[in-house]
Amino acid sequence: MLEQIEITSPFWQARQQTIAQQMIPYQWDIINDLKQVEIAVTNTGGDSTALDSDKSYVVENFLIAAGKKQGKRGGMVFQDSDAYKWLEAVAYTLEVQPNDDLRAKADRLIDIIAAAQADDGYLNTYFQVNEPERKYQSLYMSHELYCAGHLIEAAVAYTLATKTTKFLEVACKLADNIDAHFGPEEGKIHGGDGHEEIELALLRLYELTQAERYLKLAEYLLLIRGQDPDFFTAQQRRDVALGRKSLIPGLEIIHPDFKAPYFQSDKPVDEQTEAKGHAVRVVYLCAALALGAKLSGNQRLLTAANNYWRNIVQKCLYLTGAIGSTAHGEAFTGDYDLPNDSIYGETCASVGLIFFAHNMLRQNQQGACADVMEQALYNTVLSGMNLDGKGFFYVNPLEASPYRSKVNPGLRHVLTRRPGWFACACCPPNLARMVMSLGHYLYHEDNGTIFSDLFVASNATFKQKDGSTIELQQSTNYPWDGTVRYEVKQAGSAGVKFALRLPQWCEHYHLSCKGQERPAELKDGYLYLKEPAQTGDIIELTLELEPMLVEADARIGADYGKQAVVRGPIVYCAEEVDNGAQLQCLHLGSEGELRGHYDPELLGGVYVIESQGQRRKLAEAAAATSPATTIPAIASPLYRKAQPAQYEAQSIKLIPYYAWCNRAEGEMRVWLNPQP
Ligand code: FUB
Ligand code: ZN
Repeated sequence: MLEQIEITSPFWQARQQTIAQQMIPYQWDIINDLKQVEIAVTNTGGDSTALDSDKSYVVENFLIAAGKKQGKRGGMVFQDSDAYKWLEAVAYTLEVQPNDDLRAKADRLIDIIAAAQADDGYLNTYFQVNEPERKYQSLYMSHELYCAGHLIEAAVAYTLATKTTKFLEVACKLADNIDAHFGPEEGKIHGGDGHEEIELALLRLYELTQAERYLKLAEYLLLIRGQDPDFFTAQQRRDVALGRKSLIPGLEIIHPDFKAPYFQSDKPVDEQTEAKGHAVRVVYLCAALALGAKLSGNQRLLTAANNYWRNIVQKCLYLTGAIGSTAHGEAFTGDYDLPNDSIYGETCASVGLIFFAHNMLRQNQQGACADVMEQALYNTVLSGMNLDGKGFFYVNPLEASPYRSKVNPGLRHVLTRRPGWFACACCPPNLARMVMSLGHYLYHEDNGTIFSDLFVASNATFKQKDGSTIELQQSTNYPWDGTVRYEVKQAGSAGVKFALRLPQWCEHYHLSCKGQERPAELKDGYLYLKEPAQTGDIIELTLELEPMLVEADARIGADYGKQAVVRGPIVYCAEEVDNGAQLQCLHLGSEGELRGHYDPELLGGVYVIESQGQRRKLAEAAAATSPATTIPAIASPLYRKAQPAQYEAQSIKLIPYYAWCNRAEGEMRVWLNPQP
């Protein structure tokens, strides 16, 4: 079992420092309304003008629910979850480094949350303050179990980090309240929450407490989903009949986006074969299915997880690890429909995809799962934040134009500046908890073998079943450099059974130990060392890391005929600030002409790639430089008889996608035209 991990990677240390020292204090000020920031409202797909952008209300809502303050409970129905995700991020931060100030703030917040909890364990500020008579009756959109799930996840992380139990007691009391209300028994509710999250949280609570009732309840909530496809829609109709108001401002209760597939409830989960509906909901469900399958051995959960995995990864995944093709319902659309400009690609959805991939990996040992984890992490998740930690993307496009986002209502959700906060602020604290918990994703263990899943310089200590300790020091300058060195500081009594991931993008690699080739068997994306590693071994894996041109499956219409540049896990993009406007006119050069270098001064230090490409001249420019006789008559200013294009040479500068939008606002594109 992983006992301790210290990240030493300069790349990740820089990000964790930014989050610990800038982002988390900044978010604290926001959730306590100590700071005035412009709160962006253009993100959830509905009538965003109905969202409340005055302030965040997050902590104030708990004070009101606890009777410690008078006032109006504000914000989204799931506003409590922002506090919980913030606390979870703090828990992982405390694992990375002690921080008395943050710890004191977190303890204070936990006291306030505990004070708001009802005697029977129920906890949700919206329903306690605004509509107590509606508790557990509008599950399609109430987010009661979603918020509870975030509380539970935060409490589990906080307990592990601080070895205190106050928060855990709140979590168990809340979980027990849910257990008392939901389940197969007569008189209980035979359904779950419209937004999955509680399932994963209960599994984590079970892992910590070993209390079987949490595993059983998680299994129940996973398998009841879709048994009655009308479960959520019947509640919607009842709320309308009772004249209740919509829980999401600006969206009607019965709305075309909110039918059974939106909630993944049109069929039982193991009969679902396609990712449908709200993307974050889908991946939170999937993360729980995969972990539930591992913890319970339930084959139905495994079938569902495998079906979802196949569909998402083979047919619905963007190159950047983004998911969710439309703002309507923040949802998946259908196979191969992956528009680059009107995409949703919510940061939370890629965080959830990492949870899913990680839990799949823990039960199937397939390197492809770690590849997806890495793809989402280095691209969409990191693109969710400004380099200074104080601006956030909710939507992560692969193609953006400030002008088009302004004039086209269908693109209004695609921002070209990261706002300081959102009225619906699910993404910023989600990103914080993800990056601060990175240490948990570097290795996993199965059947006595340690798997190296992510290449991140670090020192890791594992406790073996026989009580012995394994210490591994990983040194690498990944993602900029492909050499990864593992020094076995201490091997267990029998040595370390070790498997190293060989990413799918890697065409050539070399594995050695102290200058000698190290025999290994390649299976399912991992190199399994033939002999256990011993104390003092230095195992070196060299992955060839060259810039590469990639193309998409021809069924993805949006990318047809285009190419993108990647280097290892990093996807590149062109920005207007480097390449001028009208990026659609750029044509990349050949793969052999791609040149790269590390620029320590640019964007916090990035590997830049230059392509000796060309820019197609616009018609006017072509007309101005060519003899009039060679230009056919222009029938209209926009369209003309097709003719040979004219180009001028242009060196195209590409930067890592995650770093876009940290300089001047402007156009950005991942997919570009190939060499003409
Ligand atoms: O509904 C809660 C969260 O808000 C979802 O996960 C996000 O997609 C956003 O709608
Ligand atoms: Zn989000």
